[in-house]
Amino acid sequence: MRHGVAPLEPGRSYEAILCTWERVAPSGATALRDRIEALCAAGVNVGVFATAPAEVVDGTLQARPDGPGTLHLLTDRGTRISSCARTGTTLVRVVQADPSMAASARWLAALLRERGIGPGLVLLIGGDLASLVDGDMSAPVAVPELRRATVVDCGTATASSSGPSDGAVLLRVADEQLRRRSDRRVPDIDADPRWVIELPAPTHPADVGVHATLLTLADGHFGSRGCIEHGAADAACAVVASGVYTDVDDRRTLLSAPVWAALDDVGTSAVGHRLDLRTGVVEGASDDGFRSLRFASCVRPGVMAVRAEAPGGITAGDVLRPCGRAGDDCVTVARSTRGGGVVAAARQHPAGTPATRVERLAGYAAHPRQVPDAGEARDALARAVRDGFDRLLAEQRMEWATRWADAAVTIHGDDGAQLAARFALFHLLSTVADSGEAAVGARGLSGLAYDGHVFWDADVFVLPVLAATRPRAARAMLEYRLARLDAARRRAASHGFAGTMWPWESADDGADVTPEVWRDHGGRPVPIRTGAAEHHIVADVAWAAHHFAQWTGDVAFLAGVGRPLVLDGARFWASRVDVDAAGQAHIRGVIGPDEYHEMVDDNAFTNVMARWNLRAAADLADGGDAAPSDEIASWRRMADALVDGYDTRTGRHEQFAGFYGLTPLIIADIARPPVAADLLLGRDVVRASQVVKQADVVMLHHLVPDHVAPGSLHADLEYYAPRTAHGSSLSPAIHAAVWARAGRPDRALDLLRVALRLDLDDVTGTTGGGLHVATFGSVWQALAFGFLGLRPLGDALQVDPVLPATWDALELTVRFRGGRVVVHASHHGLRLTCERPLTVQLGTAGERVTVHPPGRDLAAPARSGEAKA
Ligand code: IFM
Repeated sequence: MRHGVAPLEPGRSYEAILCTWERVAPSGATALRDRIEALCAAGVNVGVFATAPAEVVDGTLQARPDGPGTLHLLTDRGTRISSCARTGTTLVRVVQADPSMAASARWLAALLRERGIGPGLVLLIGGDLASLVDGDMSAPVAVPELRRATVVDCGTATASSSGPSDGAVLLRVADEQLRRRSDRRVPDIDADPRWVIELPAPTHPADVGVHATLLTLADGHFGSRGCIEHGAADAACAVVASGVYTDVDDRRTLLSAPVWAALDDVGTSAVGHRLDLRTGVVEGASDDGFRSLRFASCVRPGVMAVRAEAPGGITAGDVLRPCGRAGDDCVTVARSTRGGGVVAAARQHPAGTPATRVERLAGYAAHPRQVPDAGEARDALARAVRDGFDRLLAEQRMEWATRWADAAVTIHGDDGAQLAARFALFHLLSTVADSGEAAVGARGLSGLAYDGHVFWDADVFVLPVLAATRPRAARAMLEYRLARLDAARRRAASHGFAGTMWPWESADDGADVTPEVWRDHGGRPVPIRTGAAEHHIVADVAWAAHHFAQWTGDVAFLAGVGRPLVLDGARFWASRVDVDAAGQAHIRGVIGPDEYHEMVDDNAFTNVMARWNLRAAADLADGGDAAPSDEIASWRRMADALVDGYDTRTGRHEQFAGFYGLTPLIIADIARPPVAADLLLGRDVVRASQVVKQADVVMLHHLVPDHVAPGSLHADLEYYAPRTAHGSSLSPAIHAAVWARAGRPDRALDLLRVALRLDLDDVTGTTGGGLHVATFGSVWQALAFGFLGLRPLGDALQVDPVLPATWDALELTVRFRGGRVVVHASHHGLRLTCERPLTVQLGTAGERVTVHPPGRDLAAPARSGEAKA
C-alpha cells in the first residue's frame, strides 16, 4: 500500500467523493446520475475529473442535483471546471493545463475548505488520483490541502485481483453513504491533530466537570456544557442563555435552562471525546463501539443536535430535563425571578429507548424580561426536524469555515501552542453573539462560576479579539454597555458623582451585582470590596469603545451613539478626583487590578486610565457640541494634574501610594507562579507585602503604552514581574504580551504557555466552573499585540514582529478597518496579504509602506529572542 492510499474503511462517512469519469463511466450513466444526485441531496459534494470535454461528460451524465451538496465536473484534462445544478451546468473556472489535474484539484480542495470539509472527510476513488495526495507534498502534482484524504483503488477495495471497477466502487460507496444517512448513523469528524482536542474518558470524578466545561458548545446565545454520556448531575450539564438571569437567595445568577443532551445509559462510562475546533462538533467514542456526535448550531442559534449509537443499546432517558409533553415533542420552560425565561422543545428518534441509535434535536428560545412563547422553540425545532441533522451539520461546518477565514492562527514550529490558541479562539468565537447585545460573563456560556456576571474581562480582554475577527460581535458587546448607560448614570448620581459609574459586576439591569461577602475555607465571611472600589472599570469601558473604533475604523460609532461611553467616563473621573492644595489631582480609596491591596490611594493603573479617559474624551468632544468648551478644558487640566506614581529616579511607576513601603516579597522564593498568594500566605500578609495579584502597572504598558512615562517599560517589568503571583488567570498572557514588546519573546513564551494550558490542564482547579474567557482573550492579544506588534495608528496598521527562537513563524488573520489582512512573520521576513490597500508602519517608528492586494513580502524579519539554555 502506497503512502496516502488506504483500504476503504467500512462504515465511515465521507462528505466529498472524487472520481475520474473515464474510470467510472462504464458503470452506466443512469446508475451514476441517480447516485450522484442522491449524494448531493444528502449533502455530499462530488467531483468528477475527466480527460474528456465538458460537453461529453455532461451530455452523458446529465446530472442535475438540487443540493445542498455540490457537483463539479473537472473536464478537458482538468482545465475546465463546471458546476452542475438543477437549472443546468455552468462553467465556473478555467485553470492551467496540467496532466495530473492538480490545479483543478486544488481549486476543488479550496471549495471544500470553504464548506468546512477537511481532507479526512474526502474519498478519492481511483488509484489514478493517488498522485494528488501521495508522496512529496511540495511536488507540483501534489495537493497538500487533500493530504490525509482516503484513496481507494480497485486493487485495495477487494481481495480479489479481478475486483470491481472504479464505477462499481463508486456505486457501492454511494449506496453505503446514503444508507448511513437514512439510518441516522453518527457521522465522522476529520481527526486532524492540528484541530482536534482529545480528552480521554475521565478517570477521576473531578474530571467530569472539567471535561464538561472544555466540551461546551455555544452559539453566542446559548451554551451547552458537554456531558452527554457521563450520567452527570444536571448542574454539570447546564444549559444557559446569554443575558437571562434569575435571583437565587441573594445572588443574581444565570438561569439554568432545561437540559437537552443527557443520555442516561450508553452501556459504558468510559467515553472519550474529541472536540473538532474546525467545525464546532464534539465526538464521543468508547472501545466497545459507542459513538456520538453533537453540536450547537451557530447558523440557527438555539438549535442543538446529537446522534449516538451503541451496539448494546442506549437508554436515552428524558429528552429534556425536565420534560413536559406536547405531541411528539418535549416542551419545557424555565422561568426566572426577573420575569424572563428559557423555553426548550426537543424531539428524539426513535421516541422510545433502548435503541441502538438515537437522534435528538432541540430548539431553545430565551428572553431576559419575558417568558418566550413555547411556539418559538417548537418552530425552531420543527424547522430543524424538517431540514434534518445532516443539513444542520453541513451548515455548521460551513459557518465555522467562514469564521476561521477571518480568525486563523498558525504557529509554525509549535503545534501544541497552535492547538491551544485555536482552542481559545474557538471558544471566544462561539461565546459572543454578533447581533443584539452580548452580555459576556467571566466564564462565557460555559458554566455558572461568577454567576455569569460581566466584568472588565469582557471589555478589555475579550472585546479586542472580536474587534479584529468578528467586529459585529464586538459591537454587540458595546451594545450591552450602551443599553445600561442610564443605569450607570443613576449609579454615579447615587454616589454623588457625575457621568457613568459602571458596576464592577453587571448582569441584566446594569445594577452592581458584586456579592458583598465570600466564605473562606474555614467558612468565615470575608467582605468583598471590589464592587465598591474597583472603579477603573469606568475607563476600561471607554477604552473598549475607543479601541473598537480604532480597529474597525467605525469612527461614526465613537462620534455618534458610542460617544457617551467615553465622555460620561470623563465626567465621572472629573467628579471623582480630589485636587490638593498644591494643585495635584488624586484618586483615593480604590482597588486596582491587583485586588490583594484594597482601598489604596493613587493606584497607577486607575489614575493613568482615568487620565487617558479624560484626554480621549476631550479629543473626541473638541470641535463638536458634545460638551461645552470649559468642560473640555477642565478635563485637560484635570488630566494634566493627575499623579501617576512615576518617579524619574527609578524610572518606574509606584503601583499605589505607599507600595514601596510594604514588605519586599519575591513570589518565586515562596512558590512557583501562578499561585493564589492570598490563600497561600493569608490576606493580611499579602496586604502588607509587595506581592501583586495580576498585571497592574504592567497592564498600562499593554493597554495605553503611549500614556505612560516614555522609557518606563523595562524598569516597570523588571520590578513588577518577580513580585507578581499571577493569582488571576488574566495575568500571565498580558505579561507575555508586554515581555514580547520589551524584546524578550522567550520569556514571553514561558508565560504565554501558562495561559494556553490554563483550562486544558485545569491549572487553577477552577475550570469545572467554566472557561476563563478573559484568559483566552489575553492569549490572542499576546499573539497579535505582543508578538506581532499589531497596533492601529490611525488608518495605518503597525506591524513589529518579535518571535521566540523556537517558533519558525507566526501567522494571524485579522480584519482591520473593514478588510481581511494576513500577517505572516518569520525570522526571515514579513509577508502581508490583504484584500484592499493597506498602509503599514514597520516597527514602532519605522517607515510606512502601502501594501496593495493581494499583498507582498517585506524584508522585515522578526526580531528574535535569545534561545533559552
Ligand atoms: O475580573 C477579574 C479580576 O480582574 C480578577 N478576579 C476575577 C475577575 C473575573 O474574572
